[in-house]
Amino acid sequence: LKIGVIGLGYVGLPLALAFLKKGFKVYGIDISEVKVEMLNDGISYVQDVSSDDIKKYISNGQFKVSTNYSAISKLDAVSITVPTPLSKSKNPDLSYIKHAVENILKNLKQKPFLIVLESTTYPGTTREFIVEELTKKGMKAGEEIFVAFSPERVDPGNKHYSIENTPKILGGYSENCLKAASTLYQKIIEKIVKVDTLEEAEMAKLLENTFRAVNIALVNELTLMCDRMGINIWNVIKAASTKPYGFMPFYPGPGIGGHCIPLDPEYLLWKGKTVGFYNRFIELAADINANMPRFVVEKTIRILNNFGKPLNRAKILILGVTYKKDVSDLRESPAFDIIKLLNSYNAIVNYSDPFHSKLYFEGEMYSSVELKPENLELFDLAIMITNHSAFNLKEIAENSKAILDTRNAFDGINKENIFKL
Ligand code: SAJ
Repeated sequence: LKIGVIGLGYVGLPLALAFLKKGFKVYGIDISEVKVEMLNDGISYVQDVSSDDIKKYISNGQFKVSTNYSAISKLDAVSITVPTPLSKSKNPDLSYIKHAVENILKNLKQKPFLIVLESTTYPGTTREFIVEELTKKGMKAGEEIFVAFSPERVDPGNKHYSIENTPKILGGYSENCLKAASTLYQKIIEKIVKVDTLEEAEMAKLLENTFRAVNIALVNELTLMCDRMGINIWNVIKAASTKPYGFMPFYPGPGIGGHCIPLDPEYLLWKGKTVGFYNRFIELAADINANMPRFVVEKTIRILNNFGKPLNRAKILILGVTYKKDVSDLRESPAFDIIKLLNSYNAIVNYSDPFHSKLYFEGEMYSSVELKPENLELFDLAIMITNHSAFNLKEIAENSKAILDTRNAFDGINKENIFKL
């Protein structure tokens, strides 16, 4: 079988590798000349895919990559793993899916042919953008062209869960579409989870990630309550976590970042607006999470005032700017909302992050501050935003005038100058 993977990013490349490892010939297609060139040179730009693997499959001819779609005519199946970003007004931008589908259909020759969409999107997309497109071109989905949706569950940097051992949901346009898709995917993935419709598969992905977003919002809201009531939310969560059934802990933070959790609920909110159903709960959760940077700055002002210092001209050190611990990804990181707010109060802001020695933000070039004692003591307040393992917490605690810890990173280091969220 010859397989195509369209979109060779953090989802597509590991998927291509999973097919290659099982002996498939794989044609990778990406719009980026740079990505194609790097892969042809045997270089991987994705954290969980080694360059040695790329080199091996490129040189033995099993893996071919290109920016053009001509190879489609020789393929039996294609997986679409292109981005589905949100526009500034939070409308889903499906132009990448549209572009991929148009080019697949233009080059489609041999049948039967299977198309599996993996990109995260609102329920109804596969039907609207693939099935209906086939019909317009006089091709019947479910007969010689099979159509399915399968949400990606790639977790970059996760050492335990790979594509092969993470259960994969599959929804087909029809019974034989589901059969075609599961026949292929079970060759590379240990556990296939079949659902009855395309929309069930699309919605399952949104449930998985919206579940996280709303539960994070819940503990963030409790954090604001506990702040007013003088209760330690971290101890509350620790205690609640001892419940051996029916509970799982989430933790407050400075806001939510990354390219999944802040975005995925927005597909439902957008669909709600267009179809006209209520999703006030999801909307409120998004607002609560988006408000956390403001709460962090409010807390900063209170702490500085304790020392008789205004935020104006105060020297603030942001510890960690990426969206989560031990990850270099900056996308949607709440650190930038916090820096923006602090700047609006005319604070003097610097940062330190082991993954980024330089940052260009709002027309300013920042350099990561080296966390040696003589630097730490220059700042009025250090705010722990992303608790990278590389941080020497003892040294930071010893040499900082005051710390606002939004991640309970300093748990167990009891110093009166450390304030928790
Ligand atoms: N966050 C909190 N409190 C929490 C958990 C997370 O504030 O209790 C924040 C993080 O700091 C981050 C954001 O939320 O800014 C998202 O964190 P995340 O742990 O959900 O990590 P992501 O964005 O890498 O989510 C991905 C998702 N994987 C896929 O979509 C395939 C998610 O479904 C996974 O559950 C998650 O990884 C994971 O568990 O690592």
